[in-house]
Amino acid sequence: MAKFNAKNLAIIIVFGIFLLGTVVIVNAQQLLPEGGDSFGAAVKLEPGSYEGGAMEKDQVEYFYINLKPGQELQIKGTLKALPDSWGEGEVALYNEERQKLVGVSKTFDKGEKAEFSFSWLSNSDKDLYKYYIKRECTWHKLAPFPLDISLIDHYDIGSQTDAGDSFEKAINITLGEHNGYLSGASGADTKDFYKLAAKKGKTLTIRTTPEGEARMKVAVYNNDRQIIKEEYAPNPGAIVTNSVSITKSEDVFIAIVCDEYCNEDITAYTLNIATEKTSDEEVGLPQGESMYPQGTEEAAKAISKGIAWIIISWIVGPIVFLIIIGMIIYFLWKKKK
Ligand SMILES: [Ca+2]
Repeated sequence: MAKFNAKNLAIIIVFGIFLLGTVVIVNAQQLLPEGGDSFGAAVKLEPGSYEGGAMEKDQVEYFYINLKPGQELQIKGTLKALPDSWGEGEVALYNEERQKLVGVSKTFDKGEKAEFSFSWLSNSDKDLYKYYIKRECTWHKLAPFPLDISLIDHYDIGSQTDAGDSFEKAINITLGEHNGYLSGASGADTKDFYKLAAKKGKTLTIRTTPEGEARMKVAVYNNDRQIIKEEYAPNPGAIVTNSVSITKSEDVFIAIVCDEYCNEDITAYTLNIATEKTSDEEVGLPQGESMYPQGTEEAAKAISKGIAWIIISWIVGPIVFLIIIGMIIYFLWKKKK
């Protein structure tokens, strides 16, 4: 049995650190497992950085990954040819119906390579999605190449999901500032519907600020799902403001739209929702406010009170005086008689 001493302990610690370091490196960049040869045989992947093996003509590998509503699937990598061979390769993303959504295809001369990156933002049609990733060598040969797969949360207004793209799937919103995301051409999340309790006699103003060059649309519907007003960005990147008068206290729907015509990429936006009294009420003074500068109101009241008293004493005083004089003369005249 090995005798325990300080030297043995030091060897164990050094070996332990080495082992831990190796595990961390392997985790940071792991070998891509061999994919299935059809959609049905696709191999499940978790987010991570992978190194995929070399491929030959007509070799195809299928993988799949699960995605929650409001999550972005980002796929990055570098397609490469071998130093002594031409090649052509493709990496693409497919939905559950096995329709191609987005991807990259490159043809290379000997030793050439090309970096690529594409994304897909899911909407809230389903509770969980299955997306297929296909990598394929379409001509000659491909060198081993890296594939980075990330899931990025783009949940709307602090929720843990995506605001739905229908009246039924609208999520509740309150006055104030909120942040949301839409996919543009990079996903299925092209509309965010929100529901707001609106009060009669107010003007509701929705100000939407996109990040980047998006052309957003902002629409407001009443509780009968009839459009009240919609506003479009006049130019890419414009802030869109939609103001409507609320004639009935009810829930209204706010739709923020950014589809393929709005932007190529996923678009973050800020939503500022405010209400103010309509102009009818604004004509009158807001309750509790004075038309006089602060502190002068009481002085004005005191002055007008004084003027009133002067007028009363000038008119009433002589009348009373004349009545009294008249009565004295009448009594003296009667007595003399
Ligand atoms: Ca969204």
